[in-house]
Amino acid sequence: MTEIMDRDLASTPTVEQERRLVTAVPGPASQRLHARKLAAVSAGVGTMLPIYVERAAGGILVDVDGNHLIDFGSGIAVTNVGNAAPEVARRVTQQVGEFTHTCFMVTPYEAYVQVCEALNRLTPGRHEKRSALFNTGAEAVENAVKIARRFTGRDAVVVFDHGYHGRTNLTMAMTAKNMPYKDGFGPFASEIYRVPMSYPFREPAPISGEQAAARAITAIDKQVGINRTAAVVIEPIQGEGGFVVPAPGFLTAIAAWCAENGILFVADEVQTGFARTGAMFACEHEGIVPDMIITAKGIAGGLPLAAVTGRADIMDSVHGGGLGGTYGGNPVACAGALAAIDLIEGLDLVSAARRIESVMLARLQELAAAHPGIGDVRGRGAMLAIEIVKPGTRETTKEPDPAEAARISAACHQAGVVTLTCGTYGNVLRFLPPLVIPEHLLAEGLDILAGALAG
Ligand code: PLZ
Repeated sequence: MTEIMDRDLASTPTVEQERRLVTAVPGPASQRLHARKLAAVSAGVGTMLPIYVERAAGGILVDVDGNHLIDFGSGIAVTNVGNAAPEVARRVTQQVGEFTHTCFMVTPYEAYVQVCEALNRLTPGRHEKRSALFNTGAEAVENAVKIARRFTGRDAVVVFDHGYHGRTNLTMAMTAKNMPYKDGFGPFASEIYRVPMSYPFREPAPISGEQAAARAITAIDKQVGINRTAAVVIEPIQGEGGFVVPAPGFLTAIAAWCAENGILFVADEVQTGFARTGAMFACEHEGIVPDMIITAKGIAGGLPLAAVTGRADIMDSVHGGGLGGTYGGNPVACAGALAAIDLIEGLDLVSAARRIESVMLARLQELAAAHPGIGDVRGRGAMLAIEIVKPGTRETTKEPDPAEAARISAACHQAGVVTLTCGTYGNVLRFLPPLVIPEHLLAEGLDILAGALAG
């Protein structure tokens, strides 16, 4: 840490931090590449906005036509420290020159151990921990389930309505939404059970977090069986499902009940982790110490890396050789993680996320007051969203309006702001700017959103 603090941590990004459109979006060069994409890449791999990126840094993506777009997506909550952050680029480049791979299970190296030490230190709780590294969020989720089953000797895994945990066979079973994630891809893994989430905006009548937890717990007790349940796996703020923030007390009640019943409380912080929500991990907002925590995305500044971190007794219950994979904890990805973690701490990106929240949330609430189509404004830190409903239904049916959400998002794209949608009903616009986004780009992006909402 001191070594990099001596250098300029926040060194100037290589890309001018200014929105600038020089062609239509997408421009002709992107369109040519997209024609090749359609001919060469499986149609199953979609692209939301076919601008082909050439460079990116800070809060800007530059496409092959020279357009500079404001980034409100961070590649789905990955580039928390900024794209091609100079410190990440430097350490990754150095590692590539030293060695690119040995396989940690064959001949190990220090960076893997350092990443695990950092995770054990940074994740909630001061108890003794261990970590294991993987390549993707879904792979880490799968491994958390393996570990939970091994430790408890139980099979059942409980997940929640609107939850998202990945696209592999086990994690498809854990993911709630059928299209596009599951349709036609079954049969799915067994012993996965879904129970009701606390989704304050969509409760038929207001209920407290404790009441929503009691509802979920009753479902587990009656439909799954407490003694059969290995783990409850939950996103403290749901990501793909619509940035659903459960009512206060919901997570704490579930975690306490898990602890009383020998069920592991597993937090999927793949999207919420690494300062994104204005805390290093979202569990901290409610003082929750999960038995295991799953991380990925923001962990390594854009390099593919994921982890499971948990109580030492749980993590060490697995027989030697029971966890692994050729690339898990690849040294280049680990170098990216060590740089990203230094940046998150050194630049205090937890505070940066809170500053983004104070600017953005106020503006989104202002917009909601003026637009009857905004049913709800929610989220924490730099993980904020608006839920779009048919005008006039906000106080009554709250009927989702995915077409309007898509229209607003497309209008933002046309004006040079990369926004994403999400949600079970596809009607949520979500905002995930890099935590290093300059203030003027944040403000400009919000102005453009306001214009897009106005239609
Ligand atoms: N758990 C909470 O958000 C990934 C998926 C995008 P992988 N979310 C983005 C898409 O359409 O595939 C995610 C997540 C949570 C697990 C995952 C899975 O992480 O690294 O995509 O496997």
